[in-house]
Amino acid sequence: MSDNSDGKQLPEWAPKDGGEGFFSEVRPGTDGDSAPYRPRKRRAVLSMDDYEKGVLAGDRTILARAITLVESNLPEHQALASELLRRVQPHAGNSIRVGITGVPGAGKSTLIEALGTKLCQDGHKVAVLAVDPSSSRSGGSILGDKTRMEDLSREKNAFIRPSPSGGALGGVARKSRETLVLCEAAGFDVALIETVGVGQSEVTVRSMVDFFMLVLISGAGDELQGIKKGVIELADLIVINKADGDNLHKANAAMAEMNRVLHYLQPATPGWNSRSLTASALTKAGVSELWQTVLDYRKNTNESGEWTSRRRHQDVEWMHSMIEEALRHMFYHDKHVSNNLPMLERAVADGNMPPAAATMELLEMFKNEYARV
Ligand SMILES: Nc1nc2c(ncn2[C@@H]2O[C@H](COP(=O)(O)OP(=O)(O)O)[C@@H](O)[C@H]2O)c(=O)[nH]1
Ligand SMILES: [Mg+2]
Repeated sequence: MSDNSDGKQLPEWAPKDGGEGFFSEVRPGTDGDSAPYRPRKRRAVLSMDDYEKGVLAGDRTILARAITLVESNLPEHQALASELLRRVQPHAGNSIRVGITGVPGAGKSTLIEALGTKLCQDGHKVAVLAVDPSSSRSGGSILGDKTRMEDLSREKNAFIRPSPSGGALGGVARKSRETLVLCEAAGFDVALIETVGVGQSEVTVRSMVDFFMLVLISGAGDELQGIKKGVIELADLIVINKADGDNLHKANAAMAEMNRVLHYLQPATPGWNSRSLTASALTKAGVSELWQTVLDYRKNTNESGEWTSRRRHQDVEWMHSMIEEALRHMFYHDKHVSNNLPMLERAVADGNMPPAAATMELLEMFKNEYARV
């Protein structure tokens, strides 16, 4: 079975393009005290008002469907998604957005589960966006993350959303920002965004969060962990995870070493001294201190104005990335461009045309199309 994260299950034997008709749904059971079970109309089409009211009321089923809508590539869905985002945007922005990166196996998901569970118990509403760069390869790690976040997924104040990476950004879901807005509008006040450190994705996640955390483990050298100096320079906090058992001593040494390194680097956030802590997602040691660091950071950057100015800057970046995406879409879906592209690609591949000339020709066709309207 494959889980399409709406709680709907697609049986293995269903034809690939068989449409939604083959989905079955697994519903959560009810306990004695909760409202009586009311069957929902299957696949009822939601109106814009339904989406808006559902999201703002914190209805998780509708939130999940709204995210699916936002992630959809269908033009009619995109129009609805923009309208929905426009409507809920005024209710968004009220969360602490924390990005968490590190190589696979560092313990990001386990740490998120430990932190998220603690925060829910403290009365927070926690949204976890688990961005999965390997879904196109094996599909394996989405399930891995989900099973590892079993405790957290039982918390009624947690919402866990694994998202496919969408390829281009190397590990960052294409619509993470939009998903964040929907979660905030639904009342989630902490957003934890997990991504695997595979190059560009850290930069992209940094550009959408307030606080950026790098999870490392001791023992393996930096080069073994595939962590480049550039990533360390983006981090507001470096957590040396798995500080437990025999590993405790090495973890403390790694933390001290990291603190020395950080001392010489440009701070990731002006006015904030990036620091290193040890933690164990397993024993939960250091998890409270980790959160306290996030709170200290918020206080510090609120006072300095850095918190607000970064968010404004991020909104402008977001605008540019939406413009780029829209232009790319318009370009490749342009009738003249798509008719001529294969021919020009061939000409370039055969060495009969310089790439720049082909580019100019396509851009001229594209511009002329818009000059006519
Ligand atoms: N000893 C120990 N093991 C841990 C800790 N955190 C995670 N692990 C284990 O490390 C493995 C990878 O964890 P996972 O959270 O999936 O890593 P991710 O790929 O970074 O998300 C799992 O087997 C975890 O049980 C920790 O603090 N201590
Ligand atoms: Mg993980």
